Amino acid sequence: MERNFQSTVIELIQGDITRAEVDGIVNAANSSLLGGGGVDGAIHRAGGSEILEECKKIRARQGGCPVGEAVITTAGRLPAKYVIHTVGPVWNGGQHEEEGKLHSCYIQSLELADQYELESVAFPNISTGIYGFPKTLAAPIAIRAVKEFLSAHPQTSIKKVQFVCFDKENEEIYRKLLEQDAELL
Ligand code: AR6
Repeated sequence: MERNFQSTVIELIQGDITRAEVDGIVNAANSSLLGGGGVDGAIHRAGGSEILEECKKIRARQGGCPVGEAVITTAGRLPAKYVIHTVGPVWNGGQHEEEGKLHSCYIQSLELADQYELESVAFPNISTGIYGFPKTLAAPIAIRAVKEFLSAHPQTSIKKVQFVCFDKENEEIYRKLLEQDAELL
């Protein structure tokens, strides 16, 4: 499905983000930037060693990536041009600023995409896998962050944002929220 917000299209897709034909895909990484399971493992496997090499250079420069922040590398062999690695919070009951940190992941990823003048960006459902963030809480945070970013940056290069849901449950949650959102056209 597709909705519009200002001059940006928001698309909902169910599938594998490594196949997304966009300028930048976002990775749900960990602070080490050295890869892992879930979508992180899938991106490094499909994109090849070039991505890890760049992650290691970033580690050498700044010692990894803090929770809520984002860094950018090549996308290696993937159809995308760049991978934006962001580190979501581990869900720990909800009283440890998990929501604010997740919101920050989306905002910082979009800021990087805008700095690199990307026209299209695809997001996975950050933190809702291994990190255990409740899906029904994470989805509205993601959508709100995208709308906030676009409202604050009317001149952004970003013309398309994809939410790529791997599992049916997330896809259904996003579908309902996007369908019901009166601010979207
Ligand atoms: N394409 C799109 N989404 C995917 C894919 C894929 N190929 N594979 C999984 N997902 P997770 P997290 C979805 O666990 O919770 C790693 O080890 C998945 O269904 O990948 O942020 C990192 O290194 C879920 O909805 O990331 C960290 O250590 C979403 O991606 C840790 O996991 C996120 O699930 C990060 O945990």
